[in-house]
Amino acid sequence: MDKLKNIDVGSIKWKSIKDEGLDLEYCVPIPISTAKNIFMELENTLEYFTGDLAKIKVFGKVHPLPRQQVAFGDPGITYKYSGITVPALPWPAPVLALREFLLAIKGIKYDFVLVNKYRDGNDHMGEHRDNEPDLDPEYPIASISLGQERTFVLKHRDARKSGKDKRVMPTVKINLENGSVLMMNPPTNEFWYHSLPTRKKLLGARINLTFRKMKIK
Ligand SMILES: O=C(O)CCC(=O)C(=O)O
Repeated sequence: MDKLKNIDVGSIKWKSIKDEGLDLEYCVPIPISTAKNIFMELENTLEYFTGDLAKIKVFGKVHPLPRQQVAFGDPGITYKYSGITVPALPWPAPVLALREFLLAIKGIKYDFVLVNKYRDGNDHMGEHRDNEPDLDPEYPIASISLGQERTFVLKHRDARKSGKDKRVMPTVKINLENGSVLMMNPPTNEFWYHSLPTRKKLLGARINLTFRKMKIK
């Protein structure tokens, strides 16, 4: 995707979003026409996991994933989360181009990406933290969004508690636009849960790619 190489990295306007233990950076560097092309390329190239890899374990019970998912990465990488072990398939060209784009704008060479496709507003992702032991906690997670704009919701872990440990803390909501990049910098994933709630009225599809750096084993 040569058009990504033409984006002037120096003119990207980053917005910083901070709170206690929360450190996010957001920008919309990919023009809509390029974002649409990448979306179509991904639609034509990617095949999503089926069978057990399209299921998730919640409180010990197995459910079908409420979205489609696939993962890519450097050879030999696997990623364990929510009771499943996801193998990293070899990088397809349009996903590799996005990894190169992140290297250009942030200087980080990611080695793994989880791709989630939300077919419409019914597809969603529940509250979780990306704090699995496989991840290198020193690196930010970089989230690229394409297609239907959706709301990303973050809640502090103490705001989810009950009783005397509960703290009243505002929820942080960010509309992730088509062509946007959200950087979740450390220590965000230690303290804040995030989710992508259903939006039943939204009919458009969205593809999100969260690029991650794994611990060297
Ligand atoms: O689709 C999104 O924006 C959220 C993705 C996410 O939370 C994840 O990949 O861990």
